[in-house]
Amino acid sequence: MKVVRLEDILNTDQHIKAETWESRRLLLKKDGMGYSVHDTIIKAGTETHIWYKHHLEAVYCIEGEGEVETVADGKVWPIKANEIYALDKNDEHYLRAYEGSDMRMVCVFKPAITGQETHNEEGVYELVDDDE
Ligand code: 9YT
Repeated sequence: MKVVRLEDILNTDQHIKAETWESRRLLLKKDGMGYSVHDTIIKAGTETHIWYKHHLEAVYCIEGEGEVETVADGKVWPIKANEIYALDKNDEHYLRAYEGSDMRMVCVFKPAITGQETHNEEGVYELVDDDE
């Protein structure tokens, strides 16, 4: 087994800093679990357009408050600490953290991301085939 400490991956290539969020990737494809686990911060007062067409993602909020809007039906889902949302239909969505409230979220991605993915213009992580 292995133990990964958040403090050991801060400011490494497993710590991705975007305009509206930061993601600390604790477990990635290289760890061989079949899923990846990220500890993310969504910055207060921001909106992020996200559409993981190739990945299922579950997101457990452990701090803060905000909302998810699913694009297909315009439904707004308030999210606060101790709640998990599951994008079980690869749902295109907007993720908003309310003013004054950074959200800390633990995300699980299936399949695992490699760490090389970046959001494209649609908010999508393309599948990275790093097996060659
Ligand atoms: C909760 C969420 O979707 N945050 C965006 C970052 C992404 N989940 C990642 O790369 O960890």
